[in-house]
This record gives sequence, C-alpha cells and structure tokens, in this order.
Amino acid sequence: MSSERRRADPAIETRESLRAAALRLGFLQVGFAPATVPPHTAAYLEWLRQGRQGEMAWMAREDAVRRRLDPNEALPGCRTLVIATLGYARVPNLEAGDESAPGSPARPAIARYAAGRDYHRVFEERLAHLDDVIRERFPSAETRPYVDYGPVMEREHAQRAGLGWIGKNTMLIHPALGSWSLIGEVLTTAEIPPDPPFEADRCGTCSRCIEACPTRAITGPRELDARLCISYLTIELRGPIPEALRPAIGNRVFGCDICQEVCPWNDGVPAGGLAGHATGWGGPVPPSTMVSWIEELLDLSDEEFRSRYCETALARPGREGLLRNLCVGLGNSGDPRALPALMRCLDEVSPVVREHAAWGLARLAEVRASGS
Ligand code: B12
Ligand code: SF4
Ligand code: SF4
Repeated sequence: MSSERRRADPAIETRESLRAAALRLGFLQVGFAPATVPPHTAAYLEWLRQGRQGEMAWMAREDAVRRRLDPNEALPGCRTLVIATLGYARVPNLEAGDESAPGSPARPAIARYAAGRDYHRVFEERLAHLDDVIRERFPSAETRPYVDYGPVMEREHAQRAGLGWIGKNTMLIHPALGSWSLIGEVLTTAEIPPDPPFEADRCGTCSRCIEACPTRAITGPRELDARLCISYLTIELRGPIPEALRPAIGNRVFGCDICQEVCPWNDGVPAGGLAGHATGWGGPVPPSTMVSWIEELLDLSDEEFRSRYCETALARPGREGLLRNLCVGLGNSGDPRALPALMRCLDEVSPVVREHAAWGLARLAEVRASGS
C-alpha cells in the first residue's frame, strides 16, 4: 500500500492522532498491539511450571494465568492494547560525595526505577488521561488501564506494538532509548490498526548481561529464574534471603540494575531518560549511606515508616524488608561503622531482622579479615 493511501486511511489517521495526543501526555513511546494471544505463552507456562516465580504466588493463580495469557479474558471483547512507556531518572542524592558515590561499598545501591514517586501512581494518573483520550475518539469503547500488577504480559505486548525487542536479559530494549523504561497500557474494545511488531533481535552475539549477573539468575537467553534475582530477593521475597545468595547481593539493598547497566544499548542514553520524560520527583530521598539509612529506619515505627515512604516504591518490602536488606548490605560492606547499627538490629522484634543482623555481623568480620 502506498504511503499516500495509508495516510488517507481514516483508521490510521485516528490511530496517529491518538498516538500524538498520548505522547503529549508525557509518555516516552506509544504503540498499538492486537489483542490476540501472544506467541510466547508457552514460555510463560513453562516458567511457572518450573516454579521460577518463587513466592510470587499471585502469578500462578489459575484465574490470573488465564487473564494474563489472553487479553480477552481480562477485558471481554478486547481488540487493542495501547501500550505506553515512561522513562526514569537516577537517584540524585546518591551520585555526589565520597561515600555516596556509585561503587562505594558504603552506598546503598537502589534500582533506578525507585527514584521519586512510585511509578505506579505516576502511570495511573497518566493512563487515566490516556483512557479519556481513547474514549473521546471511540465513545462506545470499553477501556481498562493497567500497569505492572495487572494481568498483562507487558513486555511481550510492547514488543508486538513495535516498541523494542526482548533482550537476553528479558528487558524490553529500544535501539535509541535503551531499556530504562517502564510499561503501562490501556486495554480497549476499540479496533485500532496495530503497529508492526519489532522483529529484529539486536542482541546478536553479545551475552554481557548473562555474564554480569552476580547470582546467575539469567539461566539462558531470555530465561530468568526470579528466585535467584536480586530484585526478587530484596523487593518481593518476604522472610529470609537464602544465605548462599547474600554475599552476591553486595550493596544492592533495593532491586538491581546490573543486567541493564552492562547492556551496550544503554550506552549514551541520557541519565535521566529523555528530557521531560522522567517520572519526576516528589517523594522522600533515602539517606545516602547504608549506615545512616539503617539508623533512620531503626528510629522509625512501622507507622512512621509508612507515612514517610508510602508514596515511593521503597515501601514495598516494608520497614522489616529494608532492615533485612541493609543488614546484608552492611555485612558485605566490611565497614566497621556498621557495627553499632547491626547490634541494634539484634534487638528488633522481627526474627528475620535479628537473624540477618547476626549474619551481617559475622560477614562483616569475615570481609574485614579477608581484606576484600
Ligand atoms: C514478575 C516480574 C518481575 C520478577 C521476574 C522478572 C522476569 N524477568 O520474569 C522480578 C521480581 C525478578 C522482576 C525484576 C525486575 N523487573 Co519486573 N516485572 C515482573 C512482572 C510483574 C511480570 C513479568 C513476568 O510475567 N515474568 C515471567 C516471564 C516468563 O515473562 P516475561 O518476563 O514477560 O517474558 C516474556 C517475554 O520475554 C517473552 N519471550 C520469551 N522468549 C522470547 C523470545 C522473543 C524473540 C520474544 C519477542 C519474546 C520472548 O515471553 C515471556 C513470557 O511471556 C512485569 C510486569 C508485567 N505485568 O508483565 C514486571 C516488569 C517486567 N519488570 C520491570 C522492571 C523494571 C524490573 C527490574 C528492572 C526492576 C529492578 N531494577 O530491580 C528487574 C529486572 C530483572 C530482569 N532482568 O527481568 C518492567 C520491565 C520494563 C522493561 N523495559 O522491560 C516491567 C514490565 C514492569 C513495568 N510495568 O514496567 N520483575
Ligand atoms: S536484575 Fe540483577 S540479579 Fe536480576 S537478573 Fe539482572 S543482574 Fe541478575
Ligand atoms: S547486554 Fe547484550 S545480550 Fe544482554 S540484553 Fe544487552 S545487548 Fe542483549
């Protein structure tokens, strides 16, 4: 079909005007995928069969799986997924000064996406506007916005909407924008012509992410065992972190970005995403050393923790989970200034925190003795 005829197609014109309006809402990318069952559902089922979701039991619930595999189960009559991405920034107070500089064992390494307000809230607000924009053009259509926790295989649909390929680290990657993006979507009964999928695999012979993963969680290209992933261990897992994995966590006390940091497709992508597209600031910024952060948390009640961190992604593991993670990080740091705080953790009510504090103290001594 010639480009003139494509431009004259009213359905395409509506789609392009919808995309332009959606981009004006501040999304980094917007694409359209068909609401058919995606081709890699077998990989997803196999992943669940192997128990790779660990304690994320909600992923394996029969109704959740059904809705996840087929968008028509999530929204009856669904025809289109409007997929949108947002870029995100770095954690600013953790970039400056000696001990807070990246690489310092005293610094808590926090996943970049967790900076500022919880991205779910940012997405929910913007997706509500996107929802309005869709219903203005398709008044009789039904719509359902989701982000992250919804029953949608977001990366797979994003690839089908042309927004990038799935890298060997399992991330959605765009050749110009890299992988520092988050995905949200509106499911709709409106019939909108889909974008062409992003067919190319730009990973080629590279395998940097697989080699760099400290816990060997990427078991093969596009295969990730969540039970080994630091992101799961520090954010999703409740209870104790398996002891054998604790040394490899280093100072990563909330999430992990290593398999993205080493990816050549993220080289040269501006630190704060693209200007004007970062999810923005507004939430509290955690203290810039692990010692000051754990001391802050020890002085907060659960109630005070919730009111300080409730607007941020850092609230997810709760005060107990963050204390647990910081005990691991401080043990791995070998920093003797961690001693008083780790000793205080031995008096915490939570047995998980107490056990991790004892491990942290033993690890601290071990790291200092080995000089590593
Ligand atoms: C559970 C989950 C996790 C788990 C498991 C991660 C995993 N890789 O499976 C844990 C807690 C470990 C995790 C970690 C992280 N997560 Co997470 N996570 C999710 C969640 C809720 C479900 C993912 C899922 O279903 N996993 C099961 C596997 C089997 O499915 P999948 O990853 O979608 O993989 C599919 C494709 O790879 C495809 N596929 C397989 N082979 C092939 C081959 C080809 C050629 C193609 C095209 C496709 C394809 O089929 C698979 C099955 O459908 C999604 C949100 C959502 N609703 O989808 C966010 C999501 C994937 N996470 C996200 C992020 C940001 C992260 C972290 C970076 C956070 C951090 N900094 O700590 C890390 C990254 C770790 C990593 N390398 O994946 C983003 C990813 C954005 C992006 N640009 O890709 C998402 C989309 C959330 C969001 N709304 O933005 N996460
Ligand atoms: S997020 Fe970290 S632990 Fe998880 S797969 Fe990537 S490098 Fe490995
Ligand atoms: S590091 Fe290499 S193999 Fe891994 S996702 Fe990036 S390009 Fe692909």
